[in-house]
Amino acid sequence: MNLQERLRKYLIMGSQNCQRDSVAILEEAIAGGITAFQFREKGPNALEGEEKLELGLKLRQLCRKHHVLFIVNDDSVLVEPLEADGIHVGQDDMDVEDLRSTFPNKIIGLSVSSEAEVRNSAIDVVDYLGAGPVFGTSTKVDAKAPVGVEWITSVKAMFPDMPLVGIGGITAQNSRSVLVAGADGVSVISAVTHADDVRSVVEQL
Ligand code: TZP
Ligand code: MG
Repeated sequence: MNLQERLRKYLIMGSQNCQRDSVAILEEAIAGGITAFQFREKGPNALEGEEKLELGLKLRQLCRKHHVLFIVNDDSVLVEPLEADGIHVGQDDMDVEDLRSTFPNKIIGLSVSSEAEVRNSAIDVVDYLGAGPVFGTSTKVDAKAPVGVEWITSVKAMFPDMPLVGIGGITAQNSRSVLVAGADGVSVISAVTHADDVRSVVEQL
């Protein structure tokens, strides 16, 4: 599978996004068919230090067992201990060129939400882009204004060969529109973590 295919159903999650055991939620999401997972232990109520590492190790182990891509969000210190396949950063996080020199062989993902951000980013050193927030979201406290599926189409037109995932407010009901607009995959937090039936929502995505 190439990276485009591996990013098709991309669950992003930290314990702060879960109202029950995050390990159980990941197991159910894997049963439903996620292809990639991002450990994003961040924001209000997120674990830190040893607890963050311990949870990361459990989630990492599950992903390894089921051949699900494992990406760590914005924490370069955890990349090696978790043997992550890669790291995802936003515009205010670590510089992607520095990351590339630290991790020549890891997958690097970068979030872009505007043309200005694209202009100011070293797109040539990253492996995939996350574009959004496509729809309104209450999951990320500092989320930018929704950019719509049009932004997906614009980014795909600028970088046709770059693997691209949509992020922000994506659900089983609207995920098709994100793919139709040009995304290779959808990345989702709350639609999966808050679902009554996690497996079924992942299947529907
Ligand atoms: N980056 C942009 S929107 C967002 C992130 C991490 C949150 C997406 O969460 P949800 O619950 O899928 O809208
Ligand atoms: Mg940020």
